[in-house]
Amino acid sequence: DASGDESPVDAVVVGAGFAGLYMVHRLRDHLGLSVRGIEAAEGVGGTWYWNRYPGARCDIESQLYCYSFSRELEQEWDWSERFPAQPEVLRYLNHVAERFDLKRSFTFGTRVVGADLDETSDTWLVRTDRGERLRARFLVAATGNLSAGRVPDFPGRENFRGHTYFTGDWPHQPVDFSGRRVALIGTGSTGVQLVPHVARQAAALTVFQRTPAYACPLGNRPIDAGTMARIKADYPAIRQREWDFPGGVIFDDVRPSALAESAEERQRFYEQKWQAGGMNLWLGSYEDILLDERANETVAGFVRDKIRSRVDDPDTAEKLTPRGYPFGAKRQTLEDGYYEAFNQPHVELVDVKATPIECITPDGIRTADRHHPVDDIIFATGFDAFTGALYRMNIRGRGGRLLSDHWAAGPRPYLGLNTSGFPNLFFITGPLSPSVLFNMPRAIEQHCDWIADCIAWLQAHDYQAIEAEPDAEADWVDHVREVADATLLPQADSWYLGANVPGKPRVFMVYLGGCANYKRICDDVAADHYRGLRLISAAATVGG
Ligand code: NA7
Repeated sequence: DASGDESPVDAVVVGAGFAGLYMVHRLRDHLGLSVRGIEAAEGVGGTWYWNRYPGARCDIESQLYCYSFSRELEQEWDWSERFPAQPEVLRYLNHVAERFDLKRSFTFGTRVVGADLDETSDTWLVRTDRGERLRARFLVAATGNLSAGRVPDFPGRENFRGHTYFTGDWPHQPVDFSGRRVALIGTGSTGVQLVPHVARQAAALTVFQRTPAYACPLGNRPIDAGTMARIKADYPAIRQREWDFPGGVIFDDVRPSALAESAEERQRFYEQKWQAGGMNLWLGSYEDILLDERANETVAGFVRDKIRSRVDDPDTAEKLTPRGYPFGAKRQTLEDGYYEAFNQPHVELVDVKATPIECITPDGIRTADRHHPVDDIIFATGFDAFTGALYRMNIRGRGGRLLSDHWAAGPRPYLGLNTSGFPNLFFITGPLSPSVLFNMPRAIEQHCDWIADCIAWLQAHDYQAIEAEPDAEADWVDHVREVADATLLPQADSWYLGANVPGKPRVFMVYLGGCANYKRICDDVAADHYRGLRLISAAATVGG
């Protein structure tokens, strides 16, 4: 029984995904701090621990989607595919955890349920669902942006007699859909990955689609030994080149303007980018497609034609064709056999904008026009992105104020890293940082390095706390919005905007200024003695 004791540590890090693992390594092994990691899952991996659904795969190239902090780690790890499947990424993270002996610093199977600031000392009192209490000078949220799953409240859900699955909390034992009639709700990145796999097994698959995706081919392929050897030899150059691209993902031949080229050249270029796979069409073709509606229409039309050419039934093709929002304004969805799956007689598409889901019945799903009898339902309905996992921790800062109250009109962290009234609380790749539009492992390393350097600096200068100034925070909120508003991205109902969660404030939560530019801003702030943040010395709080 630990309820009475408060174990003192220098830092608590919440989460054991890419972010939490590296943060613990930096703070413990480079700074020599006492660090305790808390992780809800029974193992490391974060997203890659939970998302075990069939077809789950990373859609950023493996050579980019990995850590860069250790040359030895880079040289000893071999990737087997251009886009690694979930089990491979999870193996990689377990390898990292073991190689750097990180697991011993984590408590697994434990959730943080509360964190209260003790204003007399600017320390955090962290409580877990196991009744444990920790007192920490620094609290780091490495909780992930897409970790708080969200299943909409369809009426009657609790009465369904078959099996239900949520993609972000998939069973550890493989699920066999053979002979079963399966419903799949949601056609974001996850649903689009799942469809061909479930279609291969199930007796019948009914896909419930609200917004059709502009899905593009993934273009996965194995990495042979020769290719892997070349990648390893190239790693130093790759790591430098990443910063030349706003999202940290490398492309050959990115051109400034779709409108500046002839229709024939554009078509040829789009075809080349389409064939190249991955994010090529989205982030690696013409820069103005995400800035200019007319430029965007050229690529949107290209993708619509591709979709129509792959789907046999004209009515289904029409339903699968996205309209009414710009290409790329939602997170790019990548596919492998998604459209062809609908050419099989046992796969059906239901457009829930035309015929909304009214309720879930004991043996199926009722839409406005009919009842769809099914044995199993898969929810691929996404996440309460960016803030969901943070709010679940019930973090209370100065004056006992909840983080969710401070951010009631939308998240406000300065640089995405720290927010006023919450000293010594850091967010890794949180809202208002480049986060999900910057290759996540690199975004994570940049944040962890900045946070570790900040903590080391505070200690070297005998400060006990650091906290964003309200003015700096407000300016950053404005800057993030202005940059986003100069693009087409706020024009779609996406989770970048919180539009997928009823009642959530509509604020574009990703900083689109580019990763190199963002890093420069963060580095300048640090070099300028943490401009925009208040530095608090011990004397200031002793005695209140
Ligand atoms: P997403 O991209 O948020 O997709 C969720 C899907 O579920 C999307 O198609 C939604 O339609 C659909 N959805 C959500 N609520 C409903 C309701 N009430 N009715 C019908 N359909 C609904 O989550 P994913 O898991 O696919 O991907 C998350 C990220 O993980 C991905 O972008 C990568 O970065 C990795 P909507 O589009 O909102 O109309």
